[in-house]
Amino acid sequence: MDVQWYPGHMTKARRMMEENIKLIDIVVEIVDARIPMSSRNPDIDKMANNKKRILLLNKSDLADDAVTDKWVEHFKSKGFYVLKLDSRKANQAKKTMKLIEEASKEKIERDLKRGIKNRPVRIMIAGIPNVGKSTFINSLAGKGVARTGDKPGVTKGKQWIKIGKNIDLLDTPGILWPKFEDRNIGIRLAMIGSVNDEILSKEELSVMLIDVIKERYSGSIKDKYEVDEIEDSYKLLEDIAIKRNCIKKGAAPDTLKAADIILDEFRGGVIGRFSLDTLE
Ligand SMILES: Nc1nc2c(ncn2[C@@H]2O[C@H](COP(=O)(O)OP(=O)(O)OP(=O)(O)O)[C@@H](O)[C@H]2O)c(=O)[nH]1
Ligand SMILES: [Mg+2]
Repeated sequence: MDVQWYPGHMTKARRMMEENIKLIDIVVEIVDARIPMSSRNPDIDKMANNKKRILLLNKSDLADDAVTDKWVEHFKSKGFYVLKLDSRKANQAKKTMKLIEEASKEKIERDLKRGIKNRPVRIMIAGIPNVGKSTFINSLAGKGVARTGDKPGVTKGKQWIKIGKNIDLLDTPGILWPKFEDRNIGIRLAMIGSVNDEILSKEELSVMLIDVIKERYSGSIKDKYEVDEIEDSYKLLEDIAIKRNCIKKGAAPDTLKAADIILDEFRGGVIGRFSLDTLE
């Protein structure tokens, strides 16, 4: 399976972001804490090159905390303002606001020198699909101003949102990039749900996911599904199908159904807190 998903609305969105970038003071890039490297879009990196940069490792509630902490330090050492977040929690806004204040300092001083007072800081929220950009904006706004959903491609156009008097946020659609340098990047993006499931073989994807979890978090599959972690992951998928009563007519295990279950449970953090990108 070779994953590639770059529908027309993403080309359009990228163009819109390029046109708006000159208005922007700070780019907040949101990545998925389970794959902080694979979920960074090189096109966004280029666009944001000479802006102040905040990097938020969102969905940290689903990732391996020790690994996430290492990533936070890694990105700090590269000059980013960094936080790990769970955007669905209520208390996250305060620490993010503090970071935004820090990142805005220079701009406000520059404005004052030119006699400009109280011009709002303009922030672009950018990232790949489904990482929680709109959820994050709602948490800052303290209410549901942006539409969210548990599949990629929910936000389709741009939306400016005012946060208090001093901040204007630009919500943008999640964008991927035309060609992944490495096949593994596409696969990890598919695993976390940033690629449209309709173009994927979920069976194949779930077998690869079982492989990774077995290798990195040995024992988790056994504990969760009460099956032996045998070497053949396809056979393991069959065993899980049987355990979960996914049986086709004629008594064959329904591996497609089991694949759906595993992907859903991984994406929801039900099997455990896993990080797929690791720092050596
Ligand atoms: N567990 C967990 N789920 C989250 C978190 N943030 C967002 N979500 C969920 O992730 C899904 C996607 O959130 P959205 O805010 O719609 O993501 P988005 O980045 O705006 O997605 P697009 O508009 O499609 O690019 C939703 O089901 C959210 O409830 C988080 O920190 N932890
Ligand atoms: Mg959105």
